[in-house]
Amino acid sequence: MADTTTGSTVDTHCPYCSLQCGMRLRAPESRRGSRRGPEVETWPEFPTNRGGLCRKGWSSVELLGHRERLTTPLARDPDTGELAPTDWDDALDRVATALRTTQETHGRDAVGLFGGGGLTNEKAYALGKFARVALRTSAIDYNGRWCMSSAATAGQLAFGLDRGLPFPLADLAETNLLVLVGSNLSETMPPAARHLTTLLDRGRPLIVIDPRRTPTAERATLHLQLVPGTDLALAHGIVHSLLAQGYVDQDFVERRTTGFDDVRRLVASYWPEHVERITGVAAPDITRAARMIGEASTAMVLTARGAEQHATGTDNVLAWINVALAAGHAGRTYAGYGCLTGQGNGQGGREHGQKADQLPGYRRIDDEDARRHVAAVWGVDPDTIPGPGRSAYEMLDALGTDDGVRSLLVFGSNPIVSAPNASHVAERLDALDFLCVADFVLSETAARADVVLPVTQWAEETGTLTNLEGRVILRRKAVDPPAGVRSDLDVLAALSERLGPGGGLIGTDPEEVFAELGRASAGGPADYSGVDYDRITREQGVFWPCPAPDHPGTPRLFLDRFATPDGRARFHAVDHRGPAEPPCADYPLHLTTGRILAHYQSGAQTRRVRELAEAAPEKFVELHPMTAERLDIYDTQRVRITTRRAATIAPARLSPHVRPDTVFMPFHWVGANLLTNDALDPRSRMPEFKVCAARVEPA
Ligand SMILES: Nc1nc2c(c(=O)[nH]1)N[C@H]1C(S)=C(S)[C@@H](COP(=O)(O)OP(=O)(O)OC[C@H]3O[C@@H](n4cnc5c(=O)[nH]c(N)nc54)[C@H](O)[C@@H]3O)O[C@H]1N2
Ligand SMILES: Nc1nc2c(c(=O)[nH]1)N[C@H]1C(S)=C(S)[C@@H](COP(=O)(O)OP(=O)(O)OC[C@H]3O[C@@H](n4cnc5c(=O)[nH]c(N)nc54)[C@H](O)[C@@H]3O)O[C@H]1N2
Ligand code: SF4
Ligand SMILES: [Mo]
Repeated sequence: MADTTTGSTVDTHCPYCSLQCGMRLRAPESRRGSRRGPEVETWPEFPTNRGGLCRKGWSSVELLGHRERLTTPLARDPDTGELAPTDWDDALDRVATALRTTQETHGRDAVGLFGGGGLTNEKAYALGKFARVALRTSAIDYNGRWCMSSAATAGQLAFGLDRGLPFPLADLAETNLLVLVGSNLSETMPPAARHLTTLLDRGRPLIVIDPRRTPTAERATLHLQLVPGTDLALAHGIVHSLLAQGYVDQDFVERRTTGFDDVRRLVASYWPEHVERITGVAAPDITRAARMIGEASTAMVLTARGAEQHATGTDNVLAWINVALAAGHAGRTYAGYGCLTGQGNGQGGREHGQKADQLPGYRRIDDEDARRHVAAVWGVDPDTIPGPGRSAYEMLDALGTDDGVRSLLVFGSNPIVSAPNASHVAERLDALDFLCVADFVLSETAARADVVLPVTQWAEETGTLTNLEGRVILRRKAVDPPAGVRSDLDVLAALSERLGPGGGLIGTDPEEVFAELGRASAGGPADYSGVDYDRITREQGVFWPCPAPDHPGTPRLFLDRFATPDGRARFHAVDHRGPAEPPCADYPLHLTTGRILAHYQSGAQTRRVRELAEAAPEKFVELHPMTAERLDIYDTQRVRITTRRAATIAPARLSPHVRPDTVFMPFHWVGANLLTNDALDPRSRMPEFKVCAARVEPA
C-alpha cells in the first residue's frame, strides 16, 4: 500500500456520515507515558469537503482511547446472568458452537447476520461471503434498509441503476436550480452546505420541501412546508402545473424517456387547489415551484430520508423523479435526480452482498449468471449459494419464531435504538437462542447480547468506503488499536475457520479482500475491478463503475443513455395514498422523526463524546407554540407523547419552525422509535419512520 503519512500526519476520513470528509490525523508528539490521542487537522485538498468538517468530525478522535471502549470479549455468565470478561478463544468458541447447534437443530436459515452501512466495503463483502459460504444461510440483511432503500429501488426502476448521486457533489454549486426534498443538509452534512452558498451567490434559487423550517429551509428561495407523508401528491401537483404552464420538455420526454402518457393522465386531477388540500402547501406556491423548475435551464432534484422513509417511499421518489424527467432535468451535466445517501458507507454497503437479495457488484442473487460468476470467485458450486432472504425488519420481526432466525450476529448496527416499533424488536431479540454483537462500545444492543466481541474502529484500521457521490475512498489507519481488540475481518475469518470451511475463506488483509471484491464485482453494475488502493490514493478517490485499471472511472452517469435495457428513463404513474396511520381523534398529531447536528444515528458513538453530549444531552419533543398553548404545555415542560405502540416522556421544545399539526423527535436516544410505525414499503421494505399518529400531553 502507498505510504501516505506526511511527517507524522495521516490522510484519512471521518467515522460518520456519507460525506466521508477527508481529514488529517496528527499523532501526538510523544506517546510514551502520554495518554493524548491524535489531533484532527484539515485536509484541504480532498475534493468532497475541501477541508470542511462538522463538529462531529472535529470531535471524532475522542472515541479513540475512550474509557468506555471495549477491549476484551464479554460473555454472559449463566449463573449471574451478567456479561463478564473472557478471552478471545472462549468467546469465538461459544459463538461457533451456538451457530452450529442452531443450524443442526433448526436448519441453515436459523442463523442470521445483521450488517450496517457504516461497514467498509471489505467488511460488507466479507459478511456476505461468510453468510453464503461459511454458514450457507439466506438470512442476511442490514440497516441500509432503513436508510436509502426506497431511493435505491426507485433509482433502479426509473434509471436501471442506483448510484446515490449520479454526479460529483460539487456539481450542486453549478446547477441553475436545486430542489431538496426531505433533506436537512445544513445539519446532516454541514460541509456540503457551502455548495448552497455558492448556488445562492450565483443568484440561482433553492427550493426546500420539508414540514419543518429547518436551518436548510431557512436558506431557501422557496420553502414548501408540506404535511408529512404527502410528497407524492405534491410532486404530482408540480407535474400537473408543469403541463398546465407549458413547461414539459417534449423533446427530452420523447427522445429519452418512456411512460409519460400514463403520468399525464394520472396527474390531470392533481390541480393545485386540490393538492393544497392534501399537502397544506398553498396553490400559488405549487404553481411557482413548477414555474421555477420549468424555467431553469438545468436543475437537480435531490431526495433524502424525509421523502424516502415512508411505506410509500419508493413511490414518493418515483414521483419526484417524474418531476425531474418531465422538465427535462436528467441525463445532462449539472442536471438530474439524486439521493443523498446517509451512512459512512451507505453507498458501498448496498453494493457488495450484505443485502438479502444481492451478490457483490450490485448483482441480484437470483440471477443465474451472477451466481455462476461469484461462485467461481469464491471457489464454490453455484448451487450452494442460498437464495434471497428476508429484509431487515422482517428478519427482526421473526426472530426466535419457528421459521425465523434463532441465533443472530450483529455487525455495525444498534437496532434497540434505531429500529421502528423498537419495544417489539427488543422482545424479538430477547426471544433469540443466541445473540452476538461485534462493536467497540457497549451499545444498547450489545448490552443484551450473549457474547460481545470488541473490534477495531475507523482510524485503527484501513478500508475503503464509497461516499455519497459514488467515489470509492480509502480510510487509512492512523493509530494502533488498543491491545485486546480485533478487526471485523479477523473475527469473520476466525469464525469461518471454526465452522469448517477452513482457513483462507475470509481474508484478513483489507487490501487483499478489496482485490477479491473487485474480481467478484467485475461485469456487475457496480464494477470496482479497475480500482485499487494506490489508485484511490493518487486520484483522491475513483468513481464506479470502473471496469479496468486504465478506465477513468465514471463521475457522471447517464449523459448518453440511462442504464435501462432501451437506454430510456422510465416515468412511473404511482398514485398518492397518504400515511399508513393518518391522525384521528385519539392521536391527532403527525409525529415525524430525524436528526440533529450534534448526534449520529443511534448515538452509540456521539453520546459518548463529551462535547456532543453537552451540546445535546437528551431527547425532546419539538412542537409549535400554538399547539403547545392549546395543549397547555410550556417550553421545557416534560410531556408524554403516545402512539398506538407506546408512550415516552421528554421535555417539550417550542418552535415556530414546525407545522402546528406536526411534532418532531430526534431518534438518537431510546424513545422516538418506541413510537414509530413499522408499516413497510412493499418494494423497498423501508419502515415508515417519517410519519405516524401521536398524542402529546403534560406528563
Ligand atoms: N447530524 C447528523 N448527520 C447525519 C446523520 C445523523 O444521524 N446526524 N445520519 C446520516 C444518515 S445515515 C442519514 S440517512 C442522513 C439523513 O439526512 P436527512 O435526510 O437530511 O435527515 P433527517 O433528519 O432524517 O430528515 C430530513 C428532513 O426530512 C423532513 N421530513 C419529515 N417528514 C417528511 C415528509 O413527509 N416529506 C418531506 N419532504 N420531508 C419530511 C424532516 O423534517 C427533516 O428535516 O444524515 C446523515 N448525516
Ligand atoms: N425514528 C427514526 N429511526 C431511524 C431513522 C430515522 O430517521 N428516524 N433513520 C434510520 C437510518 S437512515 C439509519 S442509517 C439507521 C441507523 O441506525 P443504526 O443501524 O443503529 O446505526 P448506528 O447508530 O450507526 O449503529 C452503528 C453501531 O455499530 C457500531 N459500529 C460502527 N462502526 C462499526 C464497525 O466498523 N464494525 C462494527 N462491528 N461495529 C461498528 C457503532 O458503535 C454502533 O453501536 O437508523 C434508522 N432509524
Ligand atoms: S459532515 Fe459527516 S463526514 Fe463530514 S465531518 Fe461531519 S459527520 Fe463527518
Ligand atoms: Mo441513514
